[in-house]
Amino acid sequence: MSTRFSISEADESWLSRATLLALRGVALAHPNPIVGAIIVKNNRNLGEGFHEYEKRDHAEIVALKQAGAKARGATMYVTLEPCCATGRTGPCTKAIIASGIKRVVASIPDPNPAVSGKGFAELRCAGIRVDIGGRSEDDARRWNEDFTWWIRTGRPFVTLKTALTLDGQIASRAGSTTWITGERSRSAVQRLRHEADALLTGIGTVLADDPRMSDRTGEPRRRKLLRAVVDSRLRMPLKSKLVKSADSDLLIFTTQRTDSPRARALARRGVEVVRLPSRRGHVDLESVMKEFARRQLINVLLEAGAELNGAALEAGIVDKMILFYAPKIMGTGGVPMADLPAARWFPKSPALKNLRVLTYGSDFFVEGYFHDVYGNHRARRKN
Ligand code: AOF
Ligand code: ZN
Repeated sequence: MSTRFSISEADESWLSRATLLALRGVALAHPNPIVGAIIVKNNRNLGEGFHEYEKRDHAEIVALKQAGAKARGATMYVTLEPCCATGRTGPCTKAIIASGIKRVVASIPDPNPAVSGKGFAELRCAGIRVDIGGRSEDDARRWNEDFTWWIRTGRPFVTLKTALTLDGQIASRAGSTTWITGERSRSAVQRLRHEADALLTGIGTVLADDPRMSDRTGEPRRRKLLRAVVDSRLRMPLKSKLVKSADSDLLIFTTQRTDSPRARALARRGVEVVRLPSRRGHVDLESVMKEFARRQLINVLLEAGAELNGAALEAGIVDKMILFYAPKIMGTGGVPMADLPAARWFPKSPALKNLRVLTYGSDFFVEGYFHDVYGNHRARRKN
């Protein structure tokens, strides 16, 4: 469906401006996608916008409201296919057609099955020229991979992130904190937290590191970053930094009763304690996923230790891995990134796909996917 050949260099530069706008919606658009739009005539910007869930208007509508009557005969650049269904807002296609826009250039189709392809078809039926693709396609996909996964499967998109040494270890001994990576990698982690709707860790990491698990970018967020801890036996210390800073943003998943004295003490300090089914003595991770989905948390960053990393990999809930490698060797006796019995696990260990490897300050960075969000999408649509 790509019409890349009909996208000029001038179009490309407007699309890249639309991409920058879209990114202003990070932490403001979920559970909706991140979208930017610009209306251009005679190489002049007549109106632009991005989607913020709280403000309801889709990116196209924000731009159309700014352009007003001047939109007639103009081109709209938008990072996602305009919607043709009514949700919280009316369809953008109708507003675009009514405005007299004569051409729409879009980065990618909407992964939402209620829209995908149908929005473009509606615009073309109304005589609007539609061009799709261009260099902004990769960015539009990358920034909406979580939304795509969520809208197609109803599941949150889970990224396992960790810092490790070249020999794959995350700490020099159990229960200790070891600085592994450098400054650049640590600031990248703050970006990842800003993009996330929830962070997930295990009680072992809380007991060892006493982390804050906060988004320290200082940039606006629609919802507080939810900090979630898997803690089957409710060992969370009342004096931990997490509990002391709880402000309707700390959730503990446990298999214990929520009317126990321990659960009540936590609840009194503003911690939400949620009881979930147990699986082999631990909190059932599928139930954790369902709980996130119920709360419309579509992007979950797993920042855990060996035990929860291993359990998450084995349960198949991890969609993407982001690994920050320090170019160092730890040696024997350290903690592996995932506690899994090699003899049983390795024969079925899935390989990461679509790998990206970058040097990162003094470290290097590897990212890859267990689930090919867009590949599956194409395969499924052929059936
Ligand atoms: C667009 N532009 O800026 C966004 C779109 O409930 P609603 O009305 O907000 O609709 C949400 C759906 O609309 C969402 O699932 C996705 O398919 C699309 N999002 N579409 O044309 C936008 N945010
Ligand atoms: Zn729309």
